[in-house]
Amino acid sequence: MPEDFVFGSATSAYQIEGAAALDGKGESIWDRFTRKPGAIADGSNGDMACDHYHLYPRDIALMKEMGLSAYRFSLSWPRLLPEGSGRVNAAGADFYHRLIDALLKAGIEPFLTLYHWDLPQRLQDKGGWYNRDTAMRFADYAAEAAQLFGDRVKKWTTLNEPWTFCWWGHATGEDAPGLKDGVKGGVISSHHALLAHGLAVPLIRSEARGAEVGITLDVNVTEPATDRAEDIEAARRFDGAQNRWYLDAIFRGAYPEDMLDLYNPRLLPDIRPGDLAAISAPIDFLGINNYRRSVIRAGAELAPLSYERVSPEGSDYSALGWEIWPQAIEDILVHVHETYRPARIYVTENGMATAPEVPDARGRIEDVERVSYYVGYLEKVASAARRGVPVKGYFAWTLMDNFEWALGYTAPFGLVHVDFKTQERRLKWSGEVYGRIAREAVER
Ligand code: IFM
Repeated sequence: MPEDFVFGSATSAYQIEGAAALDGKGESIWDRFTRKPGAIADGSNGDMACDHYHLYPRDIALMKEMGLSAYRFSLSWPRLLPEGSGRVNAAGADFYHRLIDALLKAGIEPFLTLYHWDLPQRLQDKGGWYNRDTAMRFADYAAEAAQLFGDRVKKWTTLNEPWTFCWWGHATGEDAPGLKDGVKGGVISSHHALLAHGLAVPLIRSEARGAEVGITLDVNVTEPATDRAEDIEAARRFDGAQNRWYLDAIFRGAYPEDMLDLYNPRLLPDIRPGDLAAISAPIDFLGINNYRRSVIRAGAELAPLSYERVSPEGSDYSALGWEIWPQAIEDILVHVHETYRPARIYVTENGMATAPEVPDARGRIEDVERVSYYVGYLEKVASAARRGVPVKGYFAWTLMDNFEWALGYTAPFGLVHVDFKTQERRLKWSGEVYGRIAREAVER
C-alpha cells in the first residue's frame, strides 16, 4: 500500500455505545424502533451494546495492540443535542472529548462521522427526513460538533450510507423509523439527506480549520444477471437509485435524467432552486462502503425500480447471504475514480458477518473465513491503488461484534469477539492478521 495509507477499524454510536438513556442522552429513532415487537430478529436493542460509553479505554487499547493508525466512529446526535437542536448536553460532549483525546494520545487518528442513522426522535416526531427542516437542523448540529471537536478532529464525514438509511428506513421499513412508503419514501428522504450533507460541508470547514470533509456512500458495481434487455434495464434502474442518484448529485450537481424521468412527477421530491448547488459543495474525500456486488434482474421489488437481486450460483456467501466477491471492491473503486474523480477515496467499511462465534478449548476464535475475506479484499484494494485510484485508507467493519441493526446480535462482524454477558473482549484470529497487515503492508 502507498506510503500515506491508513489502516483503521470502524464502528457507529448506536451499535456500540450503550448508555442509551444515561447522562442526559435524548431518545433516537433506533431507541424507539427496537421497542417495536418483531422489528429486531432476536428482540434485542442497543441499550447496553458493547458498553463502549464506559469501556472505550479498553477498546482503544485493543486498536493500539493491533497497530491501527485510524478509527472511524460516529457521534450520537441525540447524545450531543437531546432535542435534535438547541441545547448541548454537556455530559455527551464530555464523552466525545474524552474519546478523542484518548485516541490522539494512543496515536490513532479520529475519523468522525456525524450521522450513522440514530436521528433524534424529537426530529422524527416533526417528520424526520421527510421534513426539509431536518436538513437545516443537521447543518446546525454539524457546525456545533465542528466547533466542539474541530481543533482535534481533521477528518469529518457528514452521512453514512444515505441509500441504506433512506431506503430501508422509509421505503421498505426494515430499519428505523420503519416506514414502508415505497420509492417515494426513499427518494424524498434521500433528497433531504443530501441537502443536509451539502449545507453542512462549508460549515464544518469554517469551524474546523484545516479539516477534510467528505461523505460515505454504499456504492456497488451493478451487473445485469443476463443479457436480456429487461434485466439490463432493471440493473440500470437499480444503479440509478443506489449509486448514480447520490454520486451524480454530489459530483455533478444534477440528478440523473433517466431517474428523474422514471420518478416524474408522482415520486419526485420537492427540489428547490439552489438545492443541487448546495449538495454539490466540493468535498475533500469520498468514503466508500463496499461488501459485495449487485447482480440484478427484472422483478417485483419497489416498483417502478422493479428489480430483484440475484445470488449467482457457484459463489461463496457470508452468513448474511452476501456474495464474497473481492473483485467487487476493485471494480467499484476504479469505476468511481474514472467516472467522478474524487480527490481522495477511503474505503470506510468492508468486512464479513459469520454465524455467532464461541471461543474454542484454547480460548481462541479462529475465524478462517473472515481472514481470507480480508486478505482477498485487501489485495484488490492494493490492485486499485496500483491502477491509479487515489485510495488513501481502509477501515475494517468492524472493530468488535456489535448490534447489527434489524439482525440484533445474530450477525457478528468484529475483529474482536464480545461476550455480551460479561463484556469481555477477545481478539479474533482476523484481528491478529489484520493488525499484522496494518503494521507491515505500508511501504515506509
Ligand atoms: O453494520 C452495518 C453498518 O452500520 C453500515 N454498513 C453496513 C454494516 C454491516 O451491515
